[in-house]
Amino acid sequence: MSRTEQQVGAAPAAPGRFITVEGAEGSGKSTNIDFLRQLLEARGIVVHTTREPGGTPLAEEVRALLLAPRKDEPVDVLAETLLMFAARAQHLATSIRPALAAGRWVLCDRFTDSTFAYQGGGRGVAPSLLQQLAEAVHGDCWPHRTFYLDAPFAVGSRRLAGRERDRFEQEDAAFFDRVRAVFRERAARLPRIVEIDATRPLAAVQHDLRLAVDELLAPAAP
Ligand code: T5A
Repeated sequence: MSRTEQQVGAAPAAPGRFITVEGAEGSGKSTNIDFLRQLLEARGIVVHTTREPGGTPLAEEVRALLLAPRKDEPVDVLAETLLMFAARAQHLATSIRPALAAGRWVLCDRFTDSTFAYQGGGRGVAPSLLQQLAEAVHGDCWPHRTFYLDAPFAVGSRRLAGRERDRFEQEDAAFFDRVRAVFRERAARLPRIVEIDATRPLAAVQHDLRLAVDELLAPAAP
């Protein structure tokens, strides 16, 4: 029987906690990773913050390849997908797993949910292939908790207006509608994902994040 995310209980077998933040461009991931880091550190938790694609010298080089707009040749969808997972394999081996094993909480800006949303929803790669690649690359190392910051394309692009656009940010509204639909479908189906309405003022978003962190830290009921 193939191993699925539900069967393994969405938790890596290590003492630290693995938390990811997901969402579209401009939904507030970086801003709220920083907020979560401060919140956890104030409670005495040792936090390792990182991001995908990237998070190690090699994976950051892959990130640069993936994000750079290019005119010399179109980027093949499968090549893009495999590069995302190649960067992830390196990131897991040299950053995420060691930090978890050392008892740190890992706060990661994007992870495999983004691959399902962008390469799956956005580009049309079959979810079954993405699931196979996820199993090969990270096995049962799924996040304990994922905060998905939900905002439509128009809100995110307004917040990022004036910034230089990377290769993904050059996609059209329909692409980002498909990306959002996959994020929302996963948030509705997978209990580890907490969806937060990120169109509201930052204080309201962070109020919800604080409550969700309190819940995560609460002792389990007997
Ligand atoms: N990708 C990634 C894939 O295709 N597949 C994958 O598997 C993975 C892992 C990475 C790209 O790679 C793709 C997806 C991405 O296109 P990235 O840098 O991680 O790129 O992602 P971006 O979404 O581009 O990051 P951004 O920095 O653009 O967006 P953030 O981090 O969501 O937004 P943030 O926090 O920088 O906020 C933007 C602005 O909005 C304000 C902030 O102050 C800031 O000015 N803001 C708010 N304003 C009002 N109200 C709120 N609630 C606000 N929240 C934030």
